[in-house]
Amino acid sequence: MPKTCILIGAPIDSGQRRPGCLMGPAAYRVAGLGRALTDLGHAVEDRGDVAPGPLPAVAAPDPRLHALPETIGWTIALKEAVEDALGRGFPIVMGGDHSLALGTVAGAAAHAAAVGRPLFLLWLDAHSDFHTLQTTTSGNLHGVPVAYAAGRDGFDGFPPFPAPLPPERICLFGIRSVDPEEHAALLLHDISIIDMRVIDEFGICAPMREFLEKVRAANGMLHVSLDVDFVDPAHAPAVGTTVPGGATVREAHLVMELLHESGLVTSLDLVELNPFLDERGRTARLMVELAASIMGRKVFDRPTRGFG
Ligand code: 4U7
Ligand code: MN
Ligand code: MN
Ligand code: MN
Repeated sequence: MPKTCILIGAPIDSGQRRPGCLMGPAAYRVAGLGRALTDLGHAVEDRGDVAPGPLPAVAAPDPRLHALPETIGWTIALKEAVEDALGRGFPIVMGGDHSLALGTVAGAAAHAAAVGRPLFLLWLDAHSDFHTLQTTTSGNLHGVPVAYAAGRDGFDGFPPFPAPLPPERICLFGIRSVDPEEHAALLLHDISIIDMRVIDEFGICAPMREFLEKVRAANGMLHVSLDVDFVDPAHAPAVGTTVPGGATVREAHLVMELLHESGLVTSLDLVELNPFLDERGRTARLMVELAASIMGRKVFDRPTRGFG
Protein backbone atom coordinates (compact mmCIF):
# COMPACT_ATOMS: atom_id res chain seq x y z
CA MET A 1 0.00 0.00 0.00
CA PRO A 2 1.57 3.31 -1.03
CA LYS A 3 2.04 5.73 1.83
CA THR A 4 2.73 9.41 2.20
CA CYS A 5 6.20 9.37 3.73
CA ILE A 6 7.01 12.55 5.59
CA LEU A 7 10.77 12.97 5.96
CA ILE A 8 11.68 14.94 9.08
CA GLY A 9 15.29 16.09 9.48
CA ALA A 10 16.40 16.12 13.12
CA PRO A 11 19.98 17.46 13.18
CA ILE A 12 20.38 16.94 16.90
CA ASP A 13 23.66 16.05 18.60
CA SER A 14 23.04 17.30 22.14
CA GLY A 15 22.40 13.74 23.39
CA GLN A 16 26.08 12.81 23.38
CA ARG A 17 29.48 14.50 23.21
CA ARG A 18 30.97 13.50 19.87
CA PRO A 19 30.25 16.01 17.12
CA GLY A 20 28.93 14.78 13.77
CA CYS A 21 25.40 13.41 14.18
CA LEU A 22 23.97 16.75 13.13
CA MET A 23 25.14 15.93 9.60
CA GLY A 24 22.88 12.86 9.58
CA PRO A 25 19.86 14.33 7.77
CA ALA A 26 22.09 15.73 5.01
CA ALA A 27 23.78 12.34 4.61
CA TYR A 28 20.42 10.54 4.26
CA ARG A 29 19.39 13.01 1.56
CA VAL A 30 22.69 12.57 -0.28
CA ALA A 31 22.40 8.78 0.03
CA GLY A 32 19.01 8.97 -1.71
CA LEU A 33 16.44 8.16 0.95
CA GLY A 34 13.67 10.16 -0.74
CA ARG A 35 14.42 8.64 -4.13
CA ALA A 36 14.44 5.09 -2.73
CA LEU A 37 10.95 5.67 -1.33
CA THR A 38 9.49 7.21 -4.50
CA ASP A 39 10.94 4.26 -6.47
CA LEU A 40 8.78 2.03 -4.26
CA GLY A 41 5.68 3.98 -5.26
CA HIS A 42 5.32 6.05 -2.10
CA ALA A 43 4.59 9.75 -2.09
CA VAL A 44 7.43 11.59 -0.34
CA GLU A 45 7.29 14.93 1.36
CA ASP A 46 10.56 16.26 2.82
CA ARG A 47 9.46 18.85 5.35
CA GLY A 48 13.09 19.91 5.90
CA ASP A 49 14.96 20.03 9.17
CA VAL A 50 13.19 20.74 12.43
CA ALA A 51 14.58 23.74 14.31
CA PRO A 52 15.29 23.14 17.99
CA GLY A 53 12.76 24.72 20.33
CA PRO A 54 13.72 27.66 22.53
CA LEU A 55 16.03 26.77 25.42
CA PRO A 56 13.83 26.20 28.45
CA ALA A 57 14.99 27.63 31.76
CA VAL A 58 15.91 24.60 33.85
CA ALA A 59 16.20 25.26 37.55
CA ALA A 60 19.60 24.10 38.88
CA PRO A 61 20.37 21.50 36.21
CA ASP A 62 22.64 18.69 37.37
CA PRO A 63 26.07 19.57 35.92
CA ARG A 64 26.72 15.89 35.14
CA LEU A 65 23.98 15.99 32.51
CA HIS A 66 25.25 17.05 29.09
CA ALA A 67 23.20 19.75 27.31
CA LEU A 68 19.95 19.17 29.22
CA PRO A 69 18.15 22.39 28.14
CA GLU A 70 19.04 21.83 24.47
CA THR A 71 17.70 18.29 24.58
CA ILE A 72 14.47 19.41 26.26
CA GLY A 73 14.06 22.03 23.53
CA TRP A 74 14.49 19.36 20.83
CA THR A 75 12.08 17.05 22.63
CA ILE A 76 9.31 19.64 22.53
CA ALA A 77 9.94 20.52 18.87
CA LEU A 78 10.15 16.91 17.65
CA LYS A 79 7.06 15.82 19.56
CA GLU A 80 5.12 18.49 17.67
CA ALA A 81 6.65 17.53 14.32
CA VAL A 82 5.85 13.81 14.66
CA GLU A 83 2.38 14.33 16.07
CA ASP A 84 1.58 16.64 13.16
CA ALA A 85 3.08 14.27 10.56
CA LEU A 86 1.14 11.26 11.90
CA GLY A 87 -2.06 13.14 11.19
CA ARG A 88 -1.08 13.26 7.51
CA GLY A 89 1.16 10.30 6.76
CA PHE A 90 4.07 8.10 7.78
CA PRO A 91 6.84 10.04 9.57
CA ILE A 92 10.45 9.01 8.95
CA VAL A 93 12.76 10.92 11.26
CA MET A 94 16.33 11.31 10.02
CA GLY A 95 18.65 11.81 13.02
CA GLY A 96 20.50 12.98 14.79
CA ASP A 97 21.44 11.09 17.93
CA HIS A 98 19.01 8.85 19.81
CA SER A 99 17.92 11.56 22.26
CA LEU A 100 15.61 12.63 19.42
CA ALA A 101 13.39 9.69 20.36
CA LEU A 102 12.46 11.51 23.57
CA GLY A 103 10.41 13.73 21.26
CA THR A 104 9.44 11.36 18.46
CA VAL A 105 8.02 8.63 20.71
CA ALA A 106 6.20 11.30 22.74
CA GLY A 107 4.66 12.62 19.52
CA ALA A 108 3.62 9.12 18.45
CA ALA A 109 2.15 8.45 21.90
CA ALA A 110 0.17 11.68 21.84
CA HIS A 111 -1.22 10.85 18.39
CA ALA A 112 -2.08 7.28 19.38
CA ALA A 113 -3.88 8.50 22.50
CA ALA A 114 -5.83 11.02 20.41
CA VAL A 115 -7.05 8.34 17.99
CA GLY A 116 -7.68 5.84 20.79
CA ARG A 117 -5.15 3.18 19.80
CA PRO A 118 -2.34 1.71 21.92
CA LEU A 119 1.21 2.60 20.89
CA PHE A 120 3.90 -0.10 20.80
CA LEU A 121 7.64 0.60 20.61
CA LEU A 122 10.28 -1.54 18.91
CA TRP A 123 13.82 -0.48 19.90
CA LEU A 124 16.46 -1.86 17.53
CA ASP A 125 19.70 -1.11 19.33
CA ALA A 126 22.86 -2.52 20.92
CA HIS A 127 21.88 -0.60 24.07
CA SER A 128 18.78 -0.60 26.25
CA ASP A 129 18.70 3.24 26.62
CA PHE A 130 16.85 2.75 29.92
CA HIS A 131 18.69 5.25 32.14
CA THR A 132 16.94 8.12 33.88
CA LEU A 133 18.51 11.53 34.50
CA GLN A 134 19.40 10.17 37.94
CA THR A 135 21.03 6.89 36.94
CA THR A 136 23.01 7.89 33.84
CA THR A 137 26.72 7.66 34.57
CA SER A 138 27.83 9.20 31.26
CA GLY A 139 25.37 12.11 31.43
CA ASN A 140 24.60 11.50 27.74
CA LEU A 141 20.88 11.73 27.14
CA HIS A 142 20.84 9.46 24.09
CA GLY A 143 20.89 6.72 26.74
CA VAL A 144 17.52 7.60 28.35
CA PRO A 145 14.59 7.66 25.88
CA VAL A 146 13.15 4.19 26.60
CA ALA A 147 12.85 5.05 30.30
CA TYR A 148 11.05 8.29 29.40
CA ALA A 149 8.59 6.45 27.15
CA ALA A 150 8.01 3.86 29.88
CA GLY A 151 6.99 6.66 32.24
CA ARG A 152 9.84 6.18 34.71
CA ASP A 153 10.35 8.90 37.33
CA GLY A 154 13.45 11.02 37.05
CA PHE A 155 12.82 13.31 34.09
CA ASP A 156 12.61 16.67 35.87
CA GLY A 157 12.50 19.52 33.39
CA PHE A 158 10.99 17.40 30.59
CA PRO A 159 7.33 17.67 29.68
CA PRO A 160 5.44 14.73 31.22
CA PHE A 161 5.38 11.86 28.71
CA PRO A 162 1.89 11.65 27.17
CA ALA A 163 0.31 8.25 27.87
CA PRO A 164 3.43 6.34 29.06
CA LEU A 165 3.82 2.89 27.52
CA PRO A 166 3.18 -0.08 29.78
CA PRO A 167 6.21 -2.43 29.68
CA GLU A 168 4.44 -5.12 27.66
CA ARG A 169 4.18 -2.72 24.75
CA ILE A 170 7.97 -2.22 24.54
CA CYS A 171 10.41 -4.59 22.86
CA LEU A 172 14.19 -4.09 23.00
CA PHE A 173 15.76 -6.01 20.14
CA GLY A 174 19.45 -6.66 19.39
CA ILE A 175 20.61 -5.65 22.86
CA ARG A 176 24.20 -6.43 23.93
CA SER A 177 25.26 -3.54 26.17
CA VAL A 178 23.33 -2.84 29.36
CA ASP A 179 24.70 -0.77 32.26
CA PRO A 180 24.22 -2.09 35.84
CA GLU A 181 21.62 0.59 36.72
CA GLU A 182 19.64 -0.20 33.58
CA HIS A 183 19.85 -3.91 34.28
CA ALA A 184 18.46 -3.47 37.78
CA ALA A 185 15.59 -1.31 36.50
CA LEU A 186 14.78 -3.62 33.60
CA LEU A 187 14.39 -6.53 36.02
CA LEU A 188 11.60 -4.57 37.71
CA HIS A 189 9.78 -3.96 34.42
CA ASP A 190 8.22 -6.61 32.21
CA ILE A 191 9.78 -5.28 29.01
CA SER A 192 10.47 -7.89 26.36
CA ILE A 193 14.24 -8.07 25.88
CA ILE A 194 15.38 -9.86 22.76
CA ASP A 195 19.12 -9.64 23.33
CA MET A 196 21.74 -11.08 20.99
CA ARG A 197 21.79 -14.27 23.05
CA VAL A 198 18.12 -14.88 22.24
CA ILE A 199 18.70 -14.01 18.57
CA ASP A 200 21.67 -16.39 18.38
CA GLU A 201 19.52 -19.21 19.71
CA PHE A 202 16.14 -18.59 18.05
CA GLY A 203 17.01 -16.33 15.12
CA ILE A 204 15.22 -13.13 14.17
CA CYS A 205 11.85 -14.47 13.04
CA ALA A 206 10.31 -16.22 16.03
CA PRO A 207 10.83 -13.45 18.61
CA MET A 208 9.87 -10.73 16.11
CA ARG A 209 6.66 -12.50 15.08
CA GLU A 210 5.73 -12.97 18.73
CA PHE A 211 5.99 -9.24 19.34
CA LEU A 212 4.18 -8.34 16.12
CA GLU A 213 1.31 -10.67 17.04
CA LYS A 214 0.82 -8.66 20.24
CA VAL A 215 0.69 -5.42 18.26
CA ARG A 216 -1.78 -6.89 15.78
CA ALA A 217 -4.04 -8.39 18.46
CA ALA A 218 -4.30 -4.99 20.15
CA ASN A 219 -4.86 -3.08 16.88
CA GLY A 220 -1.80 -1.11 17.95
CA MET A 221 0.28 1.54 16.28
CA LEU A 222 3.98 0.69 16.11
CA HIS A 223 6.89 3.11 16.33
CA VAL A 224 10.23 1.64 15.26
CA SER A 225 13.44 3.30 16.46
CA LEU A 226 16.48 2.04 14.54
CA ASP A 227 19.88 2.84 16.08
CA VAL A 228 22.79 2.37 13.65
CA ASP A 229 24.59 0.34 16.33
CA PHE A 230 21.91 -2.38 16.10
CA VAL A 231 23.95 -3.54 13.09
CA ASP A 232 27.44 -4.90 13.64
CA PRO A 233 30.12 -2.18 13.35
CA ALA A 234 31.86 -4.22 10.66
CA HIS A 235 28.97 -3.28 8.35
CA ALA A 236 27.89 0.02 9.95
CA PRO A 237 31.01 1.83 11.16
CA ALA A 238 29.58 5.40 11.24
CA VAL A 239 28.48 5.44 14.86
CA GLY A 240 30.02 6.78 18.06
CA THR A 241 29.13 3.86 20.32
CA THR A 242 30.28 0.72 18.53
CA VAL A 243 29.57 -2.63 20.18
CA PRO A 244 30.81 -5.78 18.42
CA GLY A 245 28.54 -8.76 17.94
CA GLY A 246 25.62 -6.98 16.33
CA ALA A 247 23.10 -7.95 13.69
CA THR A 248 24.41 -8.91 10.27
CA VAL A 249 23.24 -7.09 7.16
CA ARG A 250 20.91 -10.01 6.34
CA GLU A 251 19.50 -10.18 9.87
CA ALA A 252 18.81 -6.45 9.80
CA HIS A 253 17.08 -6.75 6.41
CA LEU A 254 15.04 -9.69 7.64
CA VAL A 255 13.80 -7.60 10.57
CA MET A 256 12.79 -4.87 8.14
CA GLU A 257 11.09 -7.33 5.79
CA LEU A 258 9.06 -8.88 8.61
CA LEU A 259 8.07 -5.41 9.75
CA HIS A 260 6.94 -4.48 6.26
CA GLU A 261 4.98 -7.68 5.81
CA SER A 262 3.22 -7.11 9.12
CA GLY A 263 1.76 -3.84 7.83
CA LEU A 264 1.83 -2.60 11.42
CA VAL A 265 4.58 0.04 11.44
CA THR A 266 3.27 3.61 11.65
CA SER A 267 6.44 5.69 12.25
CA LEU A 268 10.21 5.27 12.06
CA ASP A 269 13.37 6.86 13.49
CA LEU A 270 16.80 6.46 11.87
CA VAL A 271 19.28 7.48 14.56
CA GLU A 272 22.92 7.79 15.58
CA LEU A 273 24.42 8.00 12.10
CA ASN A 274 27.62 10.06 12.39
CA PRO A 275 28.67 10.78 8.78
CA PHE A 276 32.03 12.10 9.98
CA LEU A 277 32.90 8.53 11.02
CA ASP A 278 31.63 6.89 7.84
CA GLU A 279 33.64 5.16 5.12
CA ARG A 280 32.68 6.72 1.80
CA GLY A 281 28.99 6.80 2.77
CA ARG A 282 28.56 3.06 3.27
CA THR A 283 26.69 3.32 6.59
CA ALA A 284 24.37 6.01 5.25
CA ARG A 285 23.67 3.84 2.20
CA LEU A 286 23.03 0.76 4.36
CA MET A 287 20.55 2.73 6.49
CA VAL A 288 18.76 3.89 3.32
CA GLU A 289 18.61 0.26 2.13
CA LEU A 290 17.15 -0.83 5.48
CA ALA A 291 14.60 1.98 5.34
CA ALA A 292 13.67 0.83 1.83
CA SER A 293 13.19 -2.73 3.12
CA ILE A 294 10.89 -1.61 5.91
CA MET A 295 8.91 0.37 3.32
CA GLY A 296 8.48 -2.62 1.05
CA ARG A 297 11.48 -3.27 -1.16
CA LYS A 298 12.09 -6.95 -1.87
CA VAL A 299 13.89 -8.94 -4.51
CA PHE A 300 10.93 -11.18 -5.36
CA ASP A 301 7.32 -10.50 -4.63
CA ARG A 302 6.07 -13.79 -3.30
CA PRO A 303 3.41 -14.75 -0.80
CA THR A 304 4.88 -14.64 2.68
CA ARG A 305 4.37 -16.96 5.57
CA GLY A 306 2.43 -15.64 8.52
CA PHE A 307 1.98 -12.02 7.55
CA GLY A 308 1.17 -9.99 4.54
B1 4U7 B 1 22.57 4.84 22.24
C1 4U7 B 1 25.64 4.13 27.75
F1 4U7 B 1 27.38 3.98 29.28
N1 4U7 B 1 24.74 3.17 28.33
O1 4U7 B 1 24.43 5.64 29.10
C2 4U7 B 1 25.38 5.51 28.34
F2 4U7 B 1 27.33 2.50 27.71
O2 4U7 B 1 21.53 5.71 21.74
C3 4U7 B 1 25.55 4.14 26.26
O3 4U7 B 1 21.96 3.50 22.28
C4 4U7 B 1 24.32 4.78 25.71
O4 4U7 B 1 23.69 4.78 21.29
C5 4U7 B 1 24.16 4.56 24.23
O5 4U7 B 1 26.12 6.43 28.00
C6 4U7 B 1 23.04 5.34 23.68
C7 4U7 B 1 27.07 3.75 28.05
MN1 MN C 1 20.20 4.03 21.11
MN1 MN D 1 22.90 2.26 20.76
MN1 MN E 1 25.18 5.54 20.13
